[in-house]
Amino acid sequence: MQGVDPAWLPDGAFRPIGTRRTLIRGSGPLVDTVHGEVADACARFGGSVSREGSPEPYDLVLELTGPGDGEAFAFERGDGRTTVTASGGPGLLYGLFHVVRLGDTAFQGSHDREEHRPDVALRMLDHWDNVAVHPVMGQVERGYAGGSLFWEDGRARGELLGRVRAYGRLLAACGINAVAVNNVNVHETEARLLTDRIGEVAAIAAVLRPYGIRTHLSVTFAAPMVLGGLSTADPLDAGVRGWWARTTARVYGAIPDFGGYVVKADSEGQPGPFAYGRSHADGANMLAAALGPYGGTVHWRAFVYDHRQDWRDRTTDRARAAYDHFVPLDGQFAANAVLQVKHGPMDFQVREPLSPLIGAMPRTRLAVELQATQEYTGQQRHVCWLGPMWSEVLRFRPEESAAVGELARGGLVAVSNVGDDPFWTGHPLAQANLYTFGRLAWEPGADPGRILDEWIALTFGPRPAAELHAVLDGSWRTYEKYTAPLGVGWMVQPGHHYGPSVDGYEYSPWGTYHFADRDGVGVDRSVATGTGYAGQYAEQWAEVYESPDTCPDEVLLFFHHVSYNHVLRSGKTVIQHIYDTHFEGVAEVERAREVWASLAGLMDPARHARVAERYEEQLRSAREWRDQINSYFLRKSGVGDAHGRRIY
Ligand code: GCW
Repeated sequence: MQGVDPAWLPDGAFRPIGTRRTLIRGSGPLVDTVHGEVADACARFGGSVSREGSPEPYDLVLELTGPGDGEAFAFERGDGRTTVTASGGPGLLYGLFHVVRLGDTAFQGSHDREEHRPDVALRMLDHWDNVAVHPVMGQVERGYAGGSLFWEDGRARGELLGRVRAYGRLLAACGINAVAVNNVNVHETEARLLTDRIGEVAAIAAVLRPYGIRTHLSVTFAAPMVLGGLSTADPLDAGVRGWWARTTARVYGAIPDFGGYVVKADSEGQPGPFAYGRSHADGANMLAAALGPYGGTVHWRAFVYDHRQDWRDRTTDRARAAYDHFVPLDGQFAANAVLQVKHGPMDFQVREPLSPLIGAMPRTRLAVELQATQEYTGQQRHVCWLGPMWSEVLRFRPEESAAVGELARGGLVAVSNVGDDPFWTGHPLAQANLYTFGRLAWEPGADPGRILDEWIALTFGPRPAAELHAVLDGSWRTYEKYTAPLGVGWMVQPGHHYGPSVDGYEYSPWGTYHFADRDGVGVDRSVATGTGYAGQYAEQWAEVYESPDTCPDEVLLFFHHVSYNHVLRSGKTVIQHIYDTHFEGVAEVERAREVWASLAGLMDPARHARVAERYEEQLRSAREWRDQINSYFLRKSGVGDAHGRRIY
C-alpha cells in the first residue's frame, strides 16, 4: 500500500514466487485470496499463475483438497516441484505464507513432506481502540502508534479496503486469526457497536475475512440497560437474558462468522455481575448462552481487583486478586466461555512471575493475555523486543505436566500495538513484537531467536541481519536493567506510565507498592510472614518462591522484602545489583544506538531515521531512569556504589 510501510511483506519477499509458474487448485474465498497474492507477485516479477490443471510444468502447486476451514497444511518438494496441500482455505493461505518465508529455499533441492498446524486454535489481537477520541485516553487506550486503524472521525474508516486489508494480510502472514476491534473499556459511543452500529463492525469483518480472520467485539456488561432500556443487567434475569439472545441473533445476522464478545467486568470501574450479587461465572455464562447457538465464544477477562485500596492496608494484596476471585469458580464456566488471564498477576510489568491462576483452573478454558502495546516497556519509543519474555511465559510449567502454551486452551491473546502510523507500530522495530506474537501463538514452544531472524530476513532482507539481531535480541533485558529492579515493578510515572517515578504509586489506591525504606525494599508475599500470595502456586513453585534463598533473583523483590545487603543468588548484594544493572542498561542502549547508526544506507532512509530519532529519546529516558533509581536507593540506603561511579 502506498505511503504505508510494507513491514514483513515487502514486494521483494514475493520474488521467489512471482518469478515462477504456479498452479492453484480448489475454490473458495480464501483460495481467491491466495490466487490474488500469487497473481500480484507474478504481475510484478513476470511469473505465471494458473487455476487450470494444464499439463505444462509448474514450480509450485497450491492445492485445496477439501471443503473445510482447517488451518493445517503440508509442504513438500520433489521432482523439481514444490507442493502445498491443505484441506481448508486458511491452511492453504498459511501454506502460501510459509513458502514466502522460505523464499528461494522453498524451490531448491528436495524437502520431505512436513505437516504444519497451529498448536493454539485461537490467536487473537485485542485492540484497545475507541471510536470517539476519549478525553483522557485518546483514541487508542495505551496506544503509541497514532490513531485507530479502524475508526476515524467517530466512525469506521472509509478507506477500510486499503489500510485494514493490508493489516489483515500482515496478520495472516504471521498466523493471527482473530481480532477484537474495540477497547475493553467500553464507553458510550462504543457500546452501540453492538446494536445500531453493528454494520460498521460488519464492514471491518468483511475486509478481514479473506485473510482468515474472525472479528470479535468488546461489549459492556450494562448493555441491556444502556442500550436496551432495561432497569437491570442482572445475568439471571429472564428479561436480560432474552435481550442478549435477541441482540446476539442480530449480530450474527450481520456477521455470520462473528467470533464473540470480550468482556471486562467489575474491573477498574466497568460494570459487572457483582452489582447483583452474582458470580463472574453467572455473568460469563449468560453471554455464552447467547453466543452458543452460533458457535461464538465469550472472552471473560480475569483482571478483577480492588483499584481503590488503602495503601495503609497491608492485608490486601492485588497480586492475589485474580486467583482469589476465580479459582473457586473452576468448573462453573460454560464450554464456550473462555477466561482471559493476563500472564502476570499484576499488569504487564517488565518482569512478573506467572499468574498463579494459570494451571489452577483445570476445568476452565483459559486464554493467556500478553501486551504487545508497550505500556510499561517503553511505549514504542524504546526498543524492547518482547519475544524472550513471552517465550519464558509460554514455556513456563506451573506444574510438571504442561507448559503455559499448552494450558492456554482458550487461546493466546495480545493487546495490539498497531495504529494508523505509517510504520504501523510507531517505532518500526516494534513490528517485531507483533510478528513474534503471531508466530509464538502458532507455536508457543518455538525458539524466539529463530522468529526474530525470520522477521529480520523478511523485513530487511539479508544485509544487516547480525546487527539487527544484536540490537533487538537483548533489548528486553536491557530495558529491565535500567528500570524497576528485581521484579518489584511500578516505579513509573502514574497515569501515563512512561518514565521513572520511584514513589509515584507508593501511596496510591492501586495496590502497587515497593515498600522501600532505609533498610530494604520489596513486597513480602510469603506465606510465613507476608500476604500469602506465594502459596497460590502449585507446591513446587510455592516452595521455590517462599524463601529468599530459593526465589529466582529476577523476581526476588516481587516476593520478598529484603535488606539492601541481602546477597542475591548471583553473589551480588541487592544494592550493588541495582547500581550495576542501571549503569549497564544505559551502556547497552548507547551501544545499540551506535550499531543502529552504522546501518544507515542499508535500508529505507525514512525507516532508519525514525528509529534513529527514537534512540535519542530512549537514551535520554534510560539515563533519567538510571539516575533517579540509583539516587533514590543511595539516599534511602546510604550504601555507596562499590565502583564509586557518579550517583546524584
Ligand atoms: O494495564 C491497564 C491499563 C488500562 C487497561 C487495563 C486493562 C484497558 O493501564 O489502560 O484498560 O490495564 O487491561 O483492562
